[in-house]
Amino acid sequence: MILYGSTMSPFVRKVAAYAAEKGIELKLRAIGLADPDPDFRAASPFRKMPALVDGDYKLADSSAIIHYLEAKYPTPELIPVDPQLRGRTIWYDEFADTLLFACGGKMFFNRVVAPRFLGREGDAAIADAAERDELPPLLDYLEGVVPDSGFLVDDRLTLADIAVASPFANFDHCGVKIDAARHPKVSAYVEGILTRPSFARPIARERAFLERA
Ligand SMILES: N[C@@H](CCC(=O)N[C@@H](CS)C(=O)NCC(=O)O)C(=O)O
Repeated sequence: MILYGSTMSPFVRKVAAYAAEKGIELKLRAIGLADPDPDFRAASPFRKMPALVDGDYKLADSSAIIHYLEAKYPTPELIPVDPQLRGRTIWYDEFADTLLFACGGKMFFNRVVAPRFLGREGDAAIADAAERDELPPLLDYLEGVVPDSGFLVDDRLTLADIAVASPFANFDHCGVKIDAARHPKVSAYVEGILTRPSFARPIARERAFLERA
């Protein structure tokens, strides 16, 4: 199976970490933003990463891909079957893909993507406003829901943790540190998930790439 994208994207990193936790081998095919590669375009009609190709089957969108893989490879179970646990897991996946990403994207795009990859200045005011106004309520929310077990749902690793932790790597890449005095649970939680080998390996490669760029 081929996964098109760059793990610098929180959505691609989410799928890559999910696959690593499941023991599913995905070949990462590196592509850039809105890449013209015809095979990627055939799998992702709006040229958003990630996209998956499994034989003749093509699929875009991180959550769609993960639901496909979970149905194809049910164990270890990372999307609980229990209705309430499943609902909660999907809530966190959506929370990450919409609210966390909307905030993180403004910081990452303007501080990293625009200046380093697009050769133009980012809008520092947009990034600063996101960090100052949008991020704290999201962290306050997480601080109130992170359980002592270190896992958001069912006291074990699920898609919820993979989805929620992934954008925090981008926060780190653009210099946003979680204040452990104000958000001690979030700080420890994110550290616990992102130091798992499924995340630590791609994040180390991303850091090395950013140092060279
Ligand atoms: N809901 C999609 C979002 C994918 C997405 O927005 N990917 C971004 C990179 S983080 C992208 O490819 N953007 C390129 C573009 O919008 O042209 C998912 O979960 O995969």
